[in-house]
Amino acid sequence: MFDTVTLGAGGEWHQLAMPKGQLLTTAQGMPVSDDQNSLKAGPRGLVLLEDFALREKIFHFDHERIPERVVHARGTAAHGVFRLYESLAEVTRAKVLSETAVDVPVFVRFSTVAGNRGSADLARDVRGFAVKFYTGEGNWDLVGNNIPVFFVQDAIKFPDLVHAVKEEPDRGFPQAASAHDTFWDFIALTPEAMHMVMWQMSDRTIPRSLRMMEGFGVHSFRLVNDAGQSTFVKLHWKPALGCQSVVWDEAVKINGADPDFHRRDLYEAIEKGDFPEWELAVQLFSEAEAEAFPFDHLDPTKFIPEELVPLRRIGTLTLNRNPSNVFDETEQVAFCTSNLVPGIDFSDDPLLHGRNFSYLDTQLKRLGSTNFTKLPINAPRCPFATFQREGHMQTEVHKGRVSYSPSMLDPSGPRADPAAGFRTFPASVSGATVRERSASFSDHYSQARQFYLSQATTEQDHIVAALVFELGKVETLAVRAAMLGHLMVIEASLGRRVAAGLGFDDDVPAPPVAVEPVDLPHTAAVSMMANPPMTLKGRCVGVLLSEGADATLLAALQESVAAAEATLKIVAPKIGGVTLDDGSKVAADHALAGGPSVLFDSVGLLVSAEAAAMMAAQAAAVAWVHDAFQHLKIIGASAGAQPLLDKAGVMADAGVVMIESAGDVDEWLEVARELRIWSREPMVRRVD
Ligand code: HDD
Repeated sequence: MFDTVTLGAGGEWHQLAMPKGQLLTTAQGMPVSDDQNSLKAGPRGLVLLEDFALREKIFHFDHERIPERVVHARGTAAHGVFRLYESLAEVTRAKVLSETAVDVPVFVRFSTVAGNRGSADLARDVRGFAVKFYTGEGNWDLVGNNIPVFFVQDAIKFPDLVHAVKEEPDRGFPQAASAHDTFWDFIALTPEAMHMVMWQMSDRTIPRSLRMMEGFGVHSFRLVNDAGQSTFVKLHWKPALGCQSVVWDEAVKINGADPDFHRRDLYEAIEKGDFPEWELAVQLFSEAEAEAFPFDHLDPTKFIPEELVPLRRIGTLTLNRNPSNVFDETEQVAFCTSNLVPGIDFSDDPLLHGRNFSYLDTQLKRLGSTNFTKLPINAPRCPFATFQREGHMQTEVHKGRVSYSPSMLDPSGPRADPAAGFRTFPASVSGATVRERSASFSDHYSQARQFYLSQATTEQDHIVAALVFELGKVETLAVRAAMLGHLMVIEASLGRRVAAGLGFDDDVPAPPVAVEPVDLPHTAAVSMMANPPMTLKGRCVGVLLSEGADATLLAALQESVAAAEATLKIVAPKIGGVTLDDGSKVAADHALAGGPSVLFDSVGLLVSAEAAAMMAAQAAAVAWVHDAFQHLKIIGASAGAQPLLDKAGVMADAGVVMIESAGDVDEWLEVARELRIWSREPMVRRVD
């Protein structure tokens, strides 16, 4: 090891203080003597074409980018394991769903849909939830979303949907947003999207954390057992930390304060050993049961309420390792809905069949070679043997003369095995060749209404507010009007509220309705507020400290936050931190201006009266408190904080806890388990 590296024959300014590491080479392994200076004709002369080391370095750099995903471009991922605890052997021969207590490695990629790779995490958008199981029988990819239904029923409509939601092509904006004319133009003419739109306009599309959202396989799949019998299945991921979202104003501000909020949260949780977990749950049903449902389960715009087919929890997914390299793993991972294992099969959902083509096809475009399956993140972890050969970027060195079948020349070569191998379920198929939608797919409004009416009042308010916001960004009045027509059909009170919110005075045109909606029973499972997490576990508490803050209270807070299995972040006027009233110094995690309260689930103010009076004249401090209050957070405040609370418009309610003793700190964190004081909302935000 040495500390000073002198490069080239130049003067002193080439000296760099850095430790000696391993030998730098070219891609060919040739040792490099200097990678800071190109080869020149004299120190002030022209760069020489002869410099092969320069050319190699820049050549590789020039080709570093690959096309981003056409959708779901912005993603973040983690490694983990799936462990089954309840066997489904009676309905499937798939080992991953029948052999319990086996750790199956997984790689999970979460994503937003519409935004480009560099867009912000808190866009109002569906989240992708794609899981690659590296099973002993090959890779099984469950490529799902955090919403159990989809916008369209047929894959042929997918390119139009995506063109509509992406930035408008003549202007290149808006980025990562559905709040614009082309999206709502398409939706207004796509009644089948109405159910999905209800979910999309709910707070589910602004999750608090990727660790706090559900996942769904969306389609019905088939499970097939050893006897060849088929059972339909819907697959769900249920987060251990519960389902939680932010409020819209918070999302808007988080996007500015920390555009990487979700990826940072996932990364940091895993780094500190707080491993995110989900349970895999299944809804199993037979063909005969499906026929009795008041909808067609092959229609991906419909879901099966848990009250109709209960969930059976069967296994745990734990994410326990961050990728070593985002490009090599998160970017190059290639999910394909067609990656199945024996015992799992497709249903006849037409959207799924289109996906089976699209995913394989897109990987060739993105990754450039049919050999993308050999990349470490995509290769199976079980033994595999194919007769596929050659192609760009072949990484294997195959042996022998035989790369075909049948053959006698290589007795040990790969052989298909009807007993062990994948067998497509022999469903009977009949019917004329038509371009038609099944009549059983034509009720577009009943489940949309069911979803809306199953929400708590506050959740309905948020759907109304989201629709008012989104349609308010639509400039074409005819599109706004057409959407209002659909909303009136979904539920007249919803349509009227959104019309009022938009200040829409004209008559709302009634859309053509193929099947009049019916009232379906309410389903509590779709309401996040009906199933509150009631925990601070995995959440983040932010405390604003001033010079001379009470050291005893801070110590009590540190202890209580740790006991709640949450994280404490210290915010101070300066990043260097503050000196407490006992003379000890504490460093800050955020300077006040860089650590707004939107980054925290609950906030505290441990400030002296003198500091609070000064902070009341600081916009950043006032906004910190004001935002926490209007985002309905639970606030703990030392008595000295009163001037700041007053300036920020904080009114006493169940979510404002005054702190004088360590016991009060506990009380604050006890209330903070509620996460939000929803009853405060009408006081701070009016929804028509
Ligand atoms: Fe898709 C990516 C989920 C319909 C075509 N999709 C993609 C990803 C997720 C989903 C999570 C990101 C995978 C990753 O992290 O790499 N997509 C869904 C769900 C759908 C759905 C849950 C409906 C139930 N998708 C869908 C249709 C089509 C596609 C109907 C085409 C006909 N999706 C793609 C794609 C992507 C993709 C273009 C882009 C990148 C990729 O596949 O690998 O092929």
